[in-house]
Amino acid sequence: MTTAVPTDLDQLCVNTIRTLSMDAVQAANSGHPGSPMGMAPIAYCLWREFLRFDPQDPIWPNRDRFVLSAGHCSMLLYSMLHLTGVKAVSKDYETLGEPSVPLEAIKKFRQLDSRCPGHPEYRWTSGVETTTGPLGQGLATSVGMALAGRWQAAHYHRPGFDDLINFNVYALCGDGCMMEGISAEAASLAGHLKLSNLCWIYDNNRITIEGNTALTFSDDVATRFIGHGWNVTRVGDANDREMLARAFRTFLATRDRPTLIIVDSHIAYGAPNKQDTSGAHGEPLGEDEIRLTKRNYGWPEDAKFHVPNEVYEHFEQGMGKRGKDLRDAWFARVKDYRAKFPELADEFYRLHHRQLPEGWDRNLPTFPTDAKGMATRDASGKVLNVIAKNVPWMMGGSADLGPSCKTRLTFDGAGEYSPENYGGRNLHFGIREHAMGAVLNGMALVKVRAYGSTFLIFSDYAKPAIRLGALMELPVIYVFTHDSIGVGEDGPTHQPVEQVAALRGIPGLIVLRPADAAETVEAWRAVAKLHHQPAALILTRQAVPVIDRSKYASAAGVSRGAYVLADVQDGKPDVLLLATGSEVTLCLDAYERLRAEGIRARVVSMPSWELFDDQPNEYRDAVIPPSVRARVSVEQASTFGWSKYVGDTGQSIGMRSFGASAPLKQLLQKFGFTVENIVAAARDQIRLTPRRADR
Ligand SMILES: Cc1ncc(C[n+]2csc(CCOP(=O)(O)OP(=O)(O)O)c2C)c(N)n1
Ligand SMILES: [Mg+2]
Repeated sequence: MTTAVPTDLDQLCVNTIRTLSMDAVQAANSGHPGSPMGMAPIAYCLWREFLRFDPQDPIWPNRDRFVLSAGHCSMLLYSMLHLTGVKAVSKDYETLGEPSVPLEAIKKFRQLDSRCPGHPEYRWTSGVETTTGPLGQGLATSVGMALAGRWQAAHYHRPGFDDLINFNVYALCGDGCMMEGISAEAASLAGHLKLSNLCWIYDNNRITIEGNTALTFSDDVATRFIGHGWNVTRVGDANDREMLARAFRTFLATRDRPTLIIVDSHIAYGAPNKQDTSGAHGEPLGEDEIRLTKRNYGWPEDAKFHVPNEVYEHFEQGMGKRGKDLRDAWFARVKDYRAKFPELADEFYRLHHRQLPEGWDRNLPTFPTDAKGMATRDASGKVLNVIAKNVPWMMGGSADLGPSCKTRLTFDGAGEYSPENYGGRNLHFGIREHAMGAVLNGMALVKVRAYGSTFLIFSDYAKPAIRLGALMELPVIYVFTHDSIGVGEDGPTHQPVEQVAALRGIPGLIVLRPADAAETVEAWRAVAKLHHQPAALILTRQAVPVIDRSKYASAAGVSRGAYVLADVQDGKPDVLLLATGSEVTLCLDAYERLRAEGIRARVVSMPSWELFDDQPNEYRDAVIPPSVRARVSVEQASTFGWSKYVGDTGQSIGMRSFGASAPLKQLLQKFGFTVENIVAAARDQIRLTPRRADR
């Protein structure tokens, strides 16, 4: 690849990126102008000379990925998407004719419904590869993209076709991303995995919100990354495009490690009073300063949102032409590949369209009634192994808890993912839950079916990434085991209390806490079918009985989120017992006891509030009849949220403390998870909340 000697046209392009960013932030009267101005030459050099990206087809599978981890610098990305003429893509994968970011959208930066929201949002603005804003997330997500790219290459390449999937992943970050712990977790993992298709660019402007980084940050970043096993290179001046190009070429030539390029830059470059100050970080420069800066650039001082025509042309002739040629050549290769390897090509197509293969649910296990039972984590491990065998592009692993979470794939050929075996489907994230969450998001963005696991208590360590995954509508699957005080002796540090409620609070995330092995099968069946929603399976460590389905209702009801498991023979019940997970069986025992006393109870198993809330009113009212006010909920978790189902007058048996360290039997007594307690609560409810007259 040759790099053009810098010309005035190059400078014109760089200054266009800068002035668009300044003008948009000023018009919005909010946003971050300084860093886009400083980083403009980096983005320009990368996009114009190196990025293999076709603006006409921004979802071409083998495109290079560009991640703006410093999401507050969104105007940098919007400027690039605009200037390169990236096309909008519809949700059903058809490229539309209209531009993703028209100039009008930039003029409405940060306004309602603009394609240029405050921070870049995946699925909202075509060409945005991942949602960023929470610092560090983009970096860690880029590791997942690179990792999944390597897997796809290992899995789909065949002799004569060893270049089908060779995209690179670039992530641009600032001081904030470098300081966040998640980036250290992610860098450590990427270095260990020797992901040489990964390039991070660190905008070392030494400014954050509170001032100079001398206040807070004295890491030797280069040494740190060398320690992580990275190739580290430096560019002493962000405006030196020749040195930038050289750094990118070094990255491309490095085959055994990821690359970090540290670029020294100036925030608000060229602004006479604001350059190198934190004042340029998060507020408009101001009209006067903008005028002075434009004068400095040799720009028409009063022109706003000005884009010289030759700038569009220059991008089109550079990235546009290169991207289109590469993209067309790639599709021609895929045609040959399809002729030779139709099954693999079909797989690849389905993967990219988030479709499941035919027969994805064949051979799912069934579990016979068993009073002693099995832990739902064990049932889950069996189901996952069957589904993953049927879905070749399903892959994942654990943050060092695979043996406990039962997420290891044990069938022949599953393999362990490593630098020597990128085709392995068992990932080992190490003890890095936060990075794991973001890496899973990155994998899902490259369209493999990704899952990850840890103890439910440590879901908190991954929460920011889970939230972003839900925001991006990515079908990542979480397996969270050791779901309650059921962990017993490990005590309060390991006993989740508020975690289920917190996960239920994330919009779009489907939380499923199955009651037994049969419900676990159905929970996986529901999760596997999700296209645009992440899911969290909440599973027990301890054995729970496998419910007698000839006596009680079928577990198929799981697909509706909640269902009547045990009921009165006729008419309406006097009291409802609502429960999830391991507490469902307790409620069944209470139901039998009540029945013997002549009390008419109904047991509702409620593995997923979210799926239940999505059902039509009639179904919900049939399961939880509004007229039956006597209600008891039982869940070994914070009672937060249960009033939605038990109402003002119902009773919730749950956790109001952090638990305790003791054998499980004693804990169940101490915290009231006993048949006697449920029966007493049911009696109280009937006494205190007489049934309302049927409406
Ligand atoms: C996790 C997280 N914490 C805090 C913030 C708020 N925040 C946005 S930008 C910023 C400073 C980032 O500094 P740097 O990355 O150096 O960006 P620059 O000031 O150079 O643009 C902070 C603290 C955030 N977006 N994400
Ligand atoms: Mg900075």
